[in-house]
Amino acid sequence: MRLDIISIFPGYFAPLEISLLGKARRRGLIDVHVHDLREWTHDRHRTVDDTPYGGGPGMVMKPDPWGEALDTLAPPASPDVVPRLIVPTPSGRPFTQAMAAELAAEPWLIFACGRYEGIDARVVEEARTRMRVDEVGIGDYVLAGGESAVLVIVEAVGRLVPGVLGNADSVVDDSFAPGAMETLLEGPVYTKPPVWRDRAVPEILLSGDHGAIARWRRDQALRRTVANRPDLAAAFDPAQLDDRDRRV
Ligand code: 6GU
Repeated sequence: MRLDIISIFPGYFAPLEISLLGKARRRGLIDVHVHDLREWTHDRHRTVDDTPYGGGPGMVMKPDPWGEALDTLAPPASPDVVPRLIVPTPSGRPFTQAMAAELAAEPWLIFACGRYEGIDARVVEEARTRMRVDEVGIGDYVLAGGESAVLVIVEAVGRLVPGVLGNADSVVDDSFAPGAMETLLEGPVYTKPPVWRDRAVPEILLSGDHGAIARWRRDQALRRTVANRPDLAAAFDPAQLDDRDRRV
């Protein structure tokens, strides 16, 4: 998978060199290219923003540098692979695990990080004439810019790229993973020692009874979902719950 990230703060993406994604890059599974938007400015001050038409606070990113950046990375008449453009913005569609899985199957993603009050809307409008564009938000709060959101999205997508995780099974029980646990949060986990500061690991996990352990884990996931995400719990499909679930 190829990822191009355009930002006025290319240094923001240094963390993509470490940990899981750093290793995936060194192994050639993910090909990340970070670009400074100011490379596509032509004035002495390398200006990327201007005042908003219609008035109001803050500044808006000028369309010209963005248009040139996108033309350079994905030339308008390029025949073979068409990239998918992701524009992080608090006004976008909510980013979900399902979206992460969908993006993980793409060969090429471009991320356009806006700052200030956003990017002149004509940039997305024009880009849509030649590539798929998704405006995506990562939660109901406002960040100073799209950079940290792109780090979040790239990490969620990158770990789903085949071969990136050591154990392919480790994504199936994730909270929000598609399938049986789609609307359940993962429950608590434990490792050695069996007793730590007078606290014992739940006995059932040491029992070797795999059926009972699976049942216990489901109970814990249900409890945690009801406690932390009543919105998800309210949306449980009754057909997916058995009698014991209903007692939890
Ligand atoms: Cl993607 N960008 C910004 N600036 N703020 C956000 C966001 C994105 N998602 C939530 N808040």
